[in-house]
Amino acid sequence: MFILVVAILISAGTLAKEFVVGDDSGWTIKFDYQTWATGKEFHVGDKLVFNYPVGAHNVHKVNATGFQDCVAPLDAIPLATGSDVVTLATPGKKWYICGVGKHCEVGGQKLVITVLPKLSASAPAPAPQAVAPTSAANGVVSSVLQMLLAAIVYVVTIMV
Ligand SMILES: [Cu+2]
Repeated sequence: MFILVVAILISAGTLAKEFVVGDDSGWTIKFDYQTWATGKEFHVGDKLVFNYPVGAHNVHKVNATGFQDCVAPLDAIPLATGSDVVTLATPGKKWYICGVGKHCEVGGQKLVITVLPKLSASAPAPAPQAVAPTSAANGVVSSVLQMLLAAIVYVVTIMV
């Protein structure tokens, strides 16, 4: 039992997630991708999957300006396989637009997400030179307890 909990804790910390952009709607026009992204946590190592009929759309990774203006760099080659997988390699803001027609500016086919650092199974160590306030230490303990509780609930669920 304990080993199982530990194994789940470790895998929960290292397993990358795959997000299908727009879920069943896929990558298309007239879909609110910001609402779709709300509440989701993207981490380094996770993947975005853009699904669409080949030729109907494409995927350009752009910067903030390109996102704002719906313009991809002239020499940029878009992803266009119809099932494009993007691995989130670095933390920070990432911007994606469709470069077909006016899908971005008129159809709102654009997505911006914030990628968080890679999930780690180990709790962050307090800085050695600083005296950790008691509340911060409690915070670490309680978050570990929360993870343990979640793991136990999960184990109980799969065993029922
Ligand atoms: Cu499009």
